[in-house]
Amino acid sequence: VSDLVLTDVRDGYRVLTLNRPDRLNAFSGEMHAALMAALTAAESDKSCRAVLLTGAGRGFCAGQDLSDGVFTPGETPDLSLQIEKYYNPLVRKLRSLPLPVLCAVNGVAAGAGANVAFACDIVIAARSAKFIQAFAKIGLVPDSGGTWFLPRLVGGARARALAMLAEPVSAERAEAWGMIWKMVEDAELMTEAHALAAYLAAQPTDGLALIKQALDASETNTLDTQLELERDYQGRAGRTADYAEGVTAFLDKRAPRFIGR
Ligand code: T3D
Repeated sequence: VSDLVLTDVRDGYRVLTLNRPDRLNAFSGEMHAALMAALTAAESDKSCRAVLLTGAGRGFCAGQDLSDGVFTPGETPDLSLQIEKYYNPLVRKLRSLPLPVLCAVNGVAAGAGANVAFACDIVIAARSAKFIQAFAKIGLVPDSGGTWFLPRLVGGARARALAMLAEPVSAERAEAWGMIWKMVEDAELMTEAHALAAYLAAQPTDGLALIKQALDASETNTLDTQLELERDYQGRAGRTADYAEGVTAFLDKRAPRFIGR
């Protein structure tokens, strides 16, 4: 078990904390492996119904660790291998996890660190956090889904400027532009994050997983195809115990007790 990603098992959810604070939690190969293992463990734990991702120390994640040996002076690396081995599987994992993934951005999120946050389902950020598409500053292209998420989150004009200028975006602006769900005061970030994670963990988990899939599918579907998908997903949601509980609780005028299936 690696201490590069800390796992805190809570009632119904897991907190995963990126833990290389002296490097602002930049990704090394080992931290990638630890995060993937932690996500896989969360997925196979049937009592885990939400994941909260955050960072230790003053940063959330500074993207690729530029001192990790990928770049060696005088040599020409093939960065596509890094992307294929680490970043693409991570983004795919976050999007396909059948659980809500909440991201609490506690400080700077740069490069792949920013885009990993955007790959999560719900992002909250501390007032002092900032988001930087740092790639252009070192001659690279936004990865980890950045060129896909950004135009969808903020529109083409802002996406292009963010990617090309690599200017920091404050948490306040990120909220105003719809890049994240909300900004909270620094001192309240983790209290708010735990409250949201606990709330999500008590919701109809299978239904939330279908919502994730449906929204992702909508990015490429026509309205007609999406209407058919909604029909099918609603059919599946309607067969869950949580649907029966939700309607019964509503009619009984009481709070529902969802079991996640
Ligand atoms: O290469 C591939 O595998 C392809 C994949 C690429 C994916 C990517 O993510 S590319 C983008 C990589 N990330 C960056 O370019 C960001 C680099 N970092 C920064 O620009 C700044 O550190 C920040 C704007 C994020 C924060 O600035 P600041 O002033 O708050 O902190 P700092 O002093 O720059 O950083 C604190 C320490 O963390 C410092 O170490 P030191 O001097 O105390 O020993 C700094 O070197 C280290 N650090 C920060 N980011 C990285 C890093 N070390 C290695 N890699 C980093 N990305």
